[in-house]
This record gives sequence, structure tokens and C-alpha cells, in this order.
Amino acid sequence: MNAKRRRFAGITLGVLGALALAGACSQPSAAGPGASIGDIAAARGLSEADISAAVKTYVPTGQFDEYMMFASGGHSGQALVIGIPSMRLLKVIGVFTPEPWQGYGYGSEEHAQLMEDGDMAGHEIRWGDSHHPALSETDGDYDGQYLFINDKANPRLAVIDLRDFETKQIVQNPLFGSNHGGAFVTPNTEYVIEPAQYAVPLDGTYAHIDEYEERYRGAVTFWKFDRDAGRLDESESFTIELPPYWQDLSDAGKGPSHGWAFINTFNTEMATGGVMKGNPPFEAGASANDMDYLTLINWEAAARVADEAGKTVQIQGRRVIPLQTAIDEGLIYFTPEPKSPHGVDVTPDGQRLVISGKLDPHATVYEWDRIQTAIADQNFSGTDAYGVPILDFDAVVEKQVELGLGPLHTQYGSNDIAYTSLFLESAVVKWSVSQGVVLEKLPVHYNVGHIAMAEGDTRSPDGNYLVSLNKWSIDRFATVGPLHPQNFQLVDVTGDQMQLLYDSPIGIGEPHYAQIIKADKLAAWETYPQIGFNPATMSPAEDIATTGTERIERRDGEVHVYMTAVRSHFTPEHIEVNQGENVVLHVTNPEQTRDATHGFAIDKYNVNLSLEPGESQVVRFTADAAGVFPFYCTEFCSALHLEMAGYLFVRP
Ligand code: CUK
Ligand code: CUA
Repeated sequence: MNAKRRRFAGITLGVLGALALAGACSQPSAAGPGASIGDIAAARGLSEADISAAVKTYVPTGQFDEYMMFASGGHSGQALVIGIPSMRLLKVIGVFTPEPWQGYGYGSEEHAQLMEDGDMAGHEIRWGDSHHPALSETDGDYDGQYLFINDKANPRLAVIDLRDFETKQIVQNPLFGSNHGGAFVTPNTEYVIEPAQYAVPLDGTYAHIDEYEERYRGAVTFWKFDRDAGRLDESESFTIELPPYWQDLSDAGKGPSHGWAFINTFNTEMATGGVMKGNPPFEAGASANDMDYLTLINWEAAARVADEAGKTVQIQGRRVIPLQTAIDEGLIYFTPEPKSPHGVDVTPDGQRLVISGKLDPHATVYEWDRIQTAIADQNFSGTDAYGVPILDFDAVVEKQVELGLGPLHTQYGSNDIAYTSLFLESAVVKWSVSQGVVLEKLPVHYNVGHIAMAEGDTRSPDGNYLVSLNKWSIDRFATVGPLHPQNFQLVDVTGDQMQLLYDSPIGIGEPHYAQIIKADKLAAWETYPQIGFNPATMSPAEDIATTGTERIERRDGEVHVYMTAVRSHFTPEHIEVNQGENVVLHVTNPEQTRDATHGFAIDKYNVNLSLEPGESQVVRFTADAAGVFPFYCTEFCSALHLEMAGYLFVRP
């Protein structure tokens, strides 16, 4: 050990010693190894409930979690993968935002195209406000194949393949100003539902706010999913024009209500804001009415109408069913719902819809049989200003159950039990939908938005666990500055009483929705199945090198570098080009050992790849800066990892 290292080690030990002493003064330390559980609990001041909570979340090393939660990454634009019950963060999937570890968005041709597909209005958009992840479904149950997620800020959807947990597609919706109530899938993932949020002119042009009622519109898009291709198919998708109200959450009918979609609709007042012009502010104007509307859409019939000649118009290249056509064809109905609605959640049997209005302490339970009867009997209480029939409220509502303050979102456990988040009360309420009674309330910390339960929005919920996705954490964690962590709280719902088990700060904001799938439904690959695999097409790449065929070729005005990355070298190690030449790198990792990933980063050229075992990627760049640029492997892949390097020489 040289002198410098000794000094460093000395400082470290000193700091640790000081920390240990400080710890000993401020709180009792844990008893040492070999101490009994009783001794440890006494030393740390733990109650029996604390110990039971700790044991319930503990997953011993080498063992796996029973469930996986896919959570929105909020402003990060990503999707989080978290094990349950351990709450261990397993992955941050790069979706709308570049992700350096996965080399997502830093050079590869395919990623560049994926991200460009999401650019809007001439702007390069490299973030998202992801709200609602949706796992693909078969017969109303998660099938573990795909994940969809929306970007509310810029109306986009992404498709993630759960074989390699990578984003495969980003689609944009030029008709919308933003979206919110997606992604939600129909029971066989026939469609991914994407309702707009704020109304805008659908043709993308300017219209004065005074023309709001004539020119601004709401809308909902049904994106056709091609499961074999693993892509949303724009040409088979369609949009339905809606009045200029604002859409919020949505859900798809299942079982008896299969074929229908339900969307909460607010600002039915058509408030246009403009507080500095003397108008009521949006928050008052858009919540003046006691009732807003639940929008009911027959998507199965709408899909047929969309295919009929003359029933759609093209707006910005998209197929749109005009509102009047939707009314005439019986595709759309409204029914009143309590003011400022937020969540709409179909029960597992598809017989009921539970709706929460943020400013009403009740959950309103609608019955599907009654809705169908009201439609058949044309039992309308009128139409709205645009001619949409309004189903009579009393005819379709089964009951209203007083749950507490600020009910938002409902999930389902087993045996007819529902759980609803209470935003204003910072609590989760457990209640019986069929009996209409509240069973229990559990305080959470704090300002809960969504809750997620094990398979809690499928046809067969598991119960077992509930995660409360809290906006605030206030006093739960050490202060890390004025921007506090946001908090996932794990709750055990197996017993008569809910038990709070674990606080999990997520390090990014803001959590919206999550879905929890039984882990054994997922069948992710451990390595890519063939050497030279292209994750963008999920098939073998053609124009690549494997071990022994590495080379540099000049053709068609480009320098093609066929490279392999194997522990612990790149071949070739020297790339010599002239300034201004176009370089195409074809890099393959021919390893088939689990976890033998190599990175590939070029100094100052903003190129950064992750080459997982078997993976092949193509990078194109112009060697515009002359000089000497080392490239190296960014994964500590072997003892000789630091030697896994090379040079890009760019001759002036
Ligand atoms: S929303 Cu965030 S708490 Cu976007 Cu589903 Cu309700
Ligand atoms: Cu390969 Cu480090």
C-alpha cells in the first residue's frame, strides 16, 4: 500500500469511528451479531408490530419477490419496476427520457428514431410526465407481455416489450393538447385507450378562446394494438370527437360490460379561465356545476363505424368519427356524475362502475344492467349542448356510499372488497361494494393519489398487498432539501385489519398509477436469444460482425466499422477516419453469459451504448471534430475492464 492510500484509509476509518460514536450518542444501536430478536428489538426500541412488518417485507438474499409493480415515473418520463413485498427497486425503464445506463437515447440509430417519433411541434422532446402504466391483458387478466404508458405533458404513448423490458415504440397524438386517461387497455388489449385532457382545436390551428365552444374539442383515441408486431397501429386506430369538456381517467368494461369504455369528464361548464380579464379562475369556473358527466362509449361498435365509408373524417392524417356521427350511431352517452370526478373503476365482474368525485365524499356506484336498460328504453334526462343523450342519473345509479374526504381511485381485493384512496383525508378506506358499507380506514402519509393492489384492476384480483402512492412524505424521511421524497407505502391487506408495512421513498416524482402483477406471469429473457440480436426489431440483425469477422470497410461515402465487444476487448481497437467522414458503427456483444454486459462510450462524441449479451446496435455519426478520442467499456465487466478500450483517430 503506498503512502497516499494509507492516508486515505486512515481518514476513512477515522470518519467511520466518529460516525459510530455519534450514532451511539443519538440513538440505541442494534445489538451485535448473535443477539436474540428480543435483544435487537429492545436495543432499537421496536414494537411487536414493527417486527412483524419487517419480517413480512423481508426477502432473503437470493430469493425473489412474489409480485412486480410497474409504476409511473412521473416527471422522469420513465417507468419503475419494484419488487413486492420487498419494495426493492429493480429497474428504471427508459421511456420518454434518455437513460444512460441502458444506453437509451445516446447514439443508437434505433433509439434516435424512437425518440424522433415522439418529437412534436418542431421540438425535440426528451422528457415526459408519465401517469398511467397499463399491462397488456388477455381475457381481462394481465398476461405479462407488454406494458403501455402515457405522457400527459406531450400527448404520447409508449410500448414496452416485457421480454427485454425495453421501450419499442413512442406514438404521438397531434389532435390533442395533452392526454390523461390513458394508457388503459381493453380486456384483450384490442385497443389502448387515450383520452385527451384539456380541449384544443383538433386541427392543430390557433383559435381565440372566445371561440371555445365552436372551435375547441375534447377527444378520445382508440389505438389498435398489433400484438404480433408488438406495436400500436396508427392506420387501424380511430378517434372520437367529444364536446369541449376535459377528459380525466378512463377504464374499459369487462365481462358483461366488455366493448364499452368509461371516461370521466369535467369542466362541463366549459370555463375558459382568464382570471386577469375578470373571469372566474379555472378552479372555480370548472367546478361550478354540482354534476359533471361520465362519458360512456361503445368502442366495439365505434370500431365498426370507423371502418364504414363516409363515417369518418381525416384530421391531421388521423381517422376521426365526428361527434354528430357518434351520437347518430349510438356510440356515445353521458350520465351525470358528482362534481370534479377523478377515478372511474370497473368492478372485477364488470357489473358495476365506482366513480369518485374529488369534491364529494361519496363513491357513486353505477350498475351496468341499469345502464343498458336506460339506453334501450331511451331513458334520458335530456341532452347536452352538443346533442349527446344524458342517461337519467337515478335510473343508472345503484347507490352512493359515503367514504370520506376527497375520494379518488378505487382498486379491488378478493371477495367483493374495494379500497379507495382519500386524498383530503390522507387515508385508504376499505369497503364493501355490494353492501355499501365502510369496513375500515387506514391513515397513510400523505396526500394519497392512486392506490395499486395485487392484480387489483383485473377480473381476478389477488388482494394480499396494497401500495399507497403518496404525493407528500412531510415527516417520514430525513430532510433532503425543500423538495421532499415522495412515498410509496406498502400495506398488508390479508387480515381483518390493514397493516402498514413499509415506507419507500422513490427518489423521483411524482407517482401516479401503478399495476402489480404476479411475478411468475413474466417471462423476461436472461440474455438475448441469438448473437447479433437487434432489440428494436426483436430479430437477428443482418449487417453485423461476429468474432473473427470484425473489419473496417469504406463504401458509399461511409466508413463502416464492424466491431465486437467481448471480455475484455473491442475489436478493432483503432478506428482511423478523416475529419468530416460519416461513420457507421455496427457493434455486437457475442457473449451469452448472463449479465455479461458491455458499455461503449466515445469521448466527447455523445455516444453511449449498453450492449447486453447477444445484442447488436448501430450508431451513425459524422466525425466532425478532429483529434484523438478514446472509447471504452462503461461496465465493470472483468478484472481487465479498464483495459477494454480503444481510440477513434480523426485526422484533420
Ligand atoms: S392521476 Cu395522478 S393521482 Cu394522472 Cu391517475 Cu389520480
Ligand atoms: Cu466490457 Cu468493461
